[in-house]
Parts: sequence; C-alpha cells; structure tokens
Amino acid sequence: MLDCYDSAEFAVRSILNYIDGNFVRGKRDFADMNPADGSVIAQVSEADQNLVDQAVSAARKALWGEWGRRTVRERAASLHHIAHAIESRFDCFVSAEVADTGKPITLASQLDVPRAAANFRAFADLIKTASLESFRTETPDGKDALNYAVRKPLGVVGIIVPWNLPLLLLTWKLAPALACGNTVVAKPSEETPATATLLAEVMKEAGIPDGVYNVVHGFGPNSAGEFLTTHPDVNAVTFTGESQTGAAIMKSVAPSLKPVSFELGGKNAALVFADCDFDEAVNGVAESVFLNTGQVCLCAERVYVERAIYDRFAEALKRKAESLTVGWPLEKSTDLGPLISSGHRQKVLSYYQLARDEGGTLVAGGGIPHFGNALDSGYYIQPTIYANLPETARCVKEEIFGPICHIAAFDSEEEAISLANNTKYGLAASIWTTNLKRGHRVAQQMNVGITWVNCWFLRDLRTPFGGVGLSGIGREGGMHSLNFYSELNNVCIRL
Ligand code: NAD
Ligand code: 6OD
Repeated sequence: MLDCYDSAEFAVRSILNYIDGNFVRGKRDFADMNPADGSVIAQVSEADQNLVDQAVSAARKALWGEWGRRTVRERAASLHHIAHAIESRFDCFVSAEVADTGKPITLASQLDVPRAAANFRAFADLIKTASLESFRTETPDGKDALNYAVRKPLGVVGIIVPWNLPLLLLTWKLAPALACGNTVVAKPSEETPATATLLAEVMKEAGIPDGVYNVVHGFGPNSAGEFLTTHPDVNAVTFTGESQTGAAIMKSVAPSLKPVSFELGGKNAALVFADCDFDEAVNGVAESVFLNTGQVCLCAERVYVERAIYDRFAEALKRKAESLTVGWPLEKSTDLGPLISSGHRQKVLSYYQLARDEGGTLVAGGGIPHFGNALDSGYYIQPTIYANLPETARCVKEEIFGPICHIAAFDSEEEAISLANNTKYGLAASIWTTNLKRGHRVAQQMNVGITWVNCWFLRDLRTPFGGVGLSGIGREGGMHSLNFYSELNNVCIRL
C-alpha cells in the first residue's frame, strides 16, 4: 500500500517542509508513527523559526505574483485542477492517510479523500457565483451614489489542523482560502504530516504558482505552530483542534489583532425519542459514537434516551458496539482502527477508569483488545459504553475523543433539551424522532452550531459549520468561509 510514496523524496523515509515550491529539510527530525502497529513510517523534518519565516515570506511574495493577477474564473479553474489531481492520486492519498492515522481504509476511501476533492470543487463553484452587496444611495441632501463591495484576499493565511481528519480538515480551509486569492502556510498535526505534504505535489501538477501553498512541520508551543501564529506577516489564522489550544492561539495572535476562525472540541449529545425509527436510531447513534474510533469532533459522547425505550435501546447499542470489528486498517472488514497514539490511548483509558471511579456501570467494552499478533503493538481500544454516571461526572462533562459514550434516560422533551444543553461546549447534536414537529422544535432549542435530525455528519458544504461556547468562534462553510477568507472593500461612486 505504501509503494506510491516512493515516487517522492518526502516519502516513507523523509517528510520535508514545502516552501516556495521546494521540499526543504530543517535541522531536526521527529518520528511519524503508524498507530496500527507502532512502527515508525517516516522521519519528519521540523521547521524552525527560520524556515517558518521563509515560508511566510514566500507566501507574501506569491500574493503579488502571477497568483495575485489570476481572475476569479482562473482561480476557480485552478481549484478544479487540484480536485482532479487529488482524484488521480486517490490511492496514494488513501494509503498515506491510513498509514498516518490508522483509520480504516474504507473510511479514508469513502470520506477523507473524496471530501478533499469535494472541498475544492465546492469552493470553486461558489466563488464564481458569490454575489456582493450593492446599493443605490440617495442622501437626504440630494446626492446620488452607487455603493458596491469588492472582495479582496486577506493576505497570508496560517492554517493549523489536527490529526483526526487531516486532509479533509486542511482542504476545508485551504480551498476557500485559495478561492479568495490568499496564499497559505499550513501546519499539519505532528501526528499526521503525510497528506499535507503529498498535496504539495498536487499543487505543482495543478499549476499553482510556487509560494501559494507552503507546508511547515512541527509541534505547537515553541515550534512551527507558535512561530506561525505569532508571525507578524501572517494576516489571519484559521485553526481546528482542542479548545485549550484555541485559547493559547488566541493569546498569541492578540498582539497583532489577526482575525481567527476556530473550530474546536465538543461534548455532543444524541437525543433518542421513543417515537424514533428504532433500528435507524441504533445504527445512527452507534455511527455517531464510534466512527473513526470516536475521534471526530462531531461524535456523540452523551446519549440520552426516552425512558420508555431506554432498556431496549441500551441493549441494542451494546450489541452494536460488541459487533464492531476492531483491527487492521487495511482490512475492508475493519470498522474501527486504533487511536492516534499511545499517549492518546492512555488518556482515553484514564477516562474508562475514571468512569468506574465515578460510579458508572460498564455496559460494553472498557479496555483494550488482545490480538495475539503484531496488532498488540498498535493503539487499539474497545468501543465502550457506560451508564448511571451523575451529570456532574467528569466523564459526562469533558471531551474524551475516543469510542466511548455515556447513556442515560430522560422523561420529557424539556428534560432532554436541558440535559443536551448542560455543557460548556456547543458543537453538534443529533435528534432521533419520527415526529416532524418535535424534530423542528427540539432542533431549534439546541445550543450548538449544527443539529442533525434522523442523521449525523450528513454534510452540505454550503451550510454554516462551527460551534458555540468552548466549541469555537465563527462559522465556516459556503459563504461563511468566503467571508472569513476575504476582506470587503466598499466602493462609493458619486453619480
Ligand atoms: P490540538 O489542539 O492538540 O492540535 C491541533 C493542531 O494545533 C496541531 O497541528 C498542533 O500541533 C497545533 N498546536 C498545538 N498547540 C499549539 C500552539 N500553542 N500554537 C499553535 N499551534 C498549536 O488538537 P488535536 O489533538 O490534534 O485534535 C483533536 C481536537 O481537535 C479535539 O479536541 C477535537 O474535538 C478537535 N477538533 C475539532 C473540530 C471542529 O471542526 N470543531 C474538528 C476536528 C477536531
Ligand atoms: O465536515 C466538515 O466540513 C468538518 N469540518 C468536519 C469536522 C469534523 C471534526 O472532526
């Protein structure tokens, strides 16, 4: 599966920074691990301050070069070329993403890589038709004018993304940033550097001028992440990751007042009403808890079920959790791969223990699986369900980011709404009911950025995406992305 890496120098052995169209080595390397078996798959070259400076200065220079002169139509065509180039290297992107994250090959093939291409296509199409305000103005003292807004790039955009959906989340920000004419310095997660680097080759193939897309590798504090967010020549920072990291980045951008877009953590609820389509709800809730081994910001970690069906639903969810195949990511039958790292598995296991200490009842899972082969060196964990925890338990309050949920009963719609909203986070919710009026009524009372009714993670890229409270600042998606990644210049012409 990894053969297609061999065409590039950054490949399995060495993943380099990409600056001004060249792959560049830094002074230090760090290891890129395959979470499926704990093996080292690459040495990644860390960007120091000097390399980040070079990347930002290449991006700034590119703003005023050929890229800056491309029309909206030409930029849109470039985005379509990128989408096409990703598709023509589909298997390479899939294998790179699987090796870095340990996610099942079916998931990378059906979600991550297709969405990367779709992100470019969606914003290519949108930028061509995006309208801007204009007003015919008549002032009280009789002057006549035409006002119209012009969309301009922000400049150099720093993109910082996490490891759970590396290519999907990078391109979700990169595509609208490029559509608006910006140039970019991207810092992928230290855990998943491969696909951002592979994308650099695609940029060349798609005819994107050097310096428009740059990649720097490294960590957060005192490394490439912080060097990027504090850089005086970076005009805006767009970040997806943990809420605490968002807070740290907010501090570092404050002195230069950079605009930020933050897509952060979640502690999402699923509300299952007795009038739901039972099987659809069991399958949908199971997917929302366990997809990507629970490492999706939108995953439900709190499942509330109307008391009349609670016992039956809890039993069905338990059977579903126990039927999931945890295993080797390259097997088509695998449902759940490993967690991203040994450290993250330690964290999730500590919550499994905490749930017991806090008085929870184990419904399913609760430990690590044993395979009796090389997979025992990977970071696998059992899909897990707890019940009977108090609402104040840390396991019910804090984001765990693993394949775990707490399940509890509710007695009324009002109680369900109040339980769902009893969190400092506010990213997503799902509601399972066949009562259409209830679906609308409850959805509109969810204190989150995204509510799904009888589905989960069903995406239309034109819709607003983001969170409230600890889950983020601002919205991306459709016109919201275009408005973040551009400045409007209002022109007033006296007629
Ligand atoms: P993280 O915050 O630890 O890291 C994300 C990125 O930020 C990485 O590239 C990291 O190197 C960088 N970083 C860390 N500290 C930094 C600093 N001080 N300055 C600059 N950069 C810094 O997150 P993670 O563990 O990679 O990802 C999991 C988290 O991301 C979860 O909390 C999850 O909910 C969240 N997430 C949110 C969304 C969303 O759309 N809301 C999507 C995916 C993941
Ligand atoms: O679908 C998207 O556009 C998106 N940003 C998903 C985020 C998933 C979080 O892990």
